[in-house]
Amino acid sequence: MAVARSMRTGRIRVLTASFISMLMGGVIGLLAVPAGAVAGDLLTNGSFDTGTAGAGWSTTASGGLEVWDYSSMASYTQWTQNLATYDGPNFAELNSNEAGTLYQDVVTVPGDVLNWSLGHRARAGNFGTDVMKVLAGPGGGSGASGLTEQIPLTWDGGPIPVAGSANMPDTGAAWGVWTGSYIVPAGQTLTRFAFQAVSSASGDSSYGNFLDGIAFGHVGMTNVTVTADSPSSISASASVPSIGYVTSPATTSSDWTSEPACSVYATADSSFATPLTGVQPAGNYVTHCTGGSSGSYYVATRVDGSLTITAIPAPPPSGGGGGGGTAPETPSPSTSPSPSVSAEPSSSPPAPGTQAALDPIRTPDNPNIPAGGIPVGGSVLLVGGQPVPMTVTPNAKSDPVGLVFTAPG
Ligand SMILES: [Ca+2]
Repeated sequence: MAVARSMRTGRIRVLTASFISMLMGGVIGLLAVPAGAVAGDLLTNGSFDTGTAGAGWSTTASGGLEVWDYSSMASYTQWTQNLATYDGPNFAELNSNEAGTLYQDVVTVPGDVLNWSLGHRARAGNFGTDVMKVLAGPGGGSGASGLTEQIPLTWDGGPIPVAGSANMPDTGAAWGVWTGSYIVPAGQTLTRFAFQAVSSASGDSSYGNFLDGIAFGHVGMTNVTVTADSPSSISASASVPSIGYVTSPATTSSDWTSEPACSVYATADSSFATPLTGVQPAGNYVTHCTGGSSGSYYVATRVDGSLTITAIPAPPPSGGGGGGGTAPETPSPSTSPSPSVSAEPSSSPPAPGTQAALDPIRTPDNPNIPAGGIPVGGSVLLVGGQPVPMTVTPNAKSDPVGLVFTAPG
């Protein structure tokens, strides 16, 4: 075509937080982030205005990336209507000498939610519509190979023109503002973010699809601080509690694509490598959250919590034969790690000297026994001694009262 194009080095410009905020209707911040994740925009030169024209980008088009300088557009009003750029002095033309794919690879964290936004318009004034689409997938490959079409979420702040379609049509009358979201698949530590020309109003694949102000990353997200939500103290006879989390500002579970996982760790486990489960001995522990992703919130910081597990005082020894009724035929805990306890609940009152002793297998002394009793096949934790989970089964006599408590082997 006879239309000249301008390629030059644009002046240095940084995509500002206020601009992104305006674009996405959100708030952006650059606070501390979890290891491996990067705050803000992941792209280099996403608006084609920084450093050498086209720096950071690759294209499958044989003619290379074509960058327009807005100051040159006044000469081409028949094509451009002298419309203002979308962001900064320069923008790119997706159809350079052919319908190409423009792309950039960025380092990503699997499971992360990355938002994107861009401005798009047709080149040929009001005379028609140019169509492009966004692609994304694993980086490091050849061109658009292995990438998948991305369906935008919004167009000019509202619904996209054709629901479920990846095509992004815009005329030359104004820049269309598009946004979308991408969840980094498992194992994908390098992601390719790409743009592909679909059609040009001109019918000539060598021009069409102006593209500008591209952002891809944690943009348009409100920063949140995740704190492991732990009780200050639990009993050593209870299992480690299920640790939740709280955020500041407050969010709800529906705000998260995948929710943070929080657990309890030994204080010496500074890398949080081994989450603890089951009954733990008395002592001090730490709580910690990992993971979690959201399209609206970006985890700016994580705050670890602390947890103290307290021991229940052991009951005084009952002595010999003071309990009345049928004393449990209990092997000594110190000599048998897997006691089998046959318990015949007694209606006889305890001897005065043992009034304060806790009965490990009867409610209400044992808070682990539910109000409705212990279901056959269920399990219960003893109190007043070594905290061993016990499985409850009917005794050999099928006596509905007698139960056998068996510690796991
Ligand atoms: Ca620009």
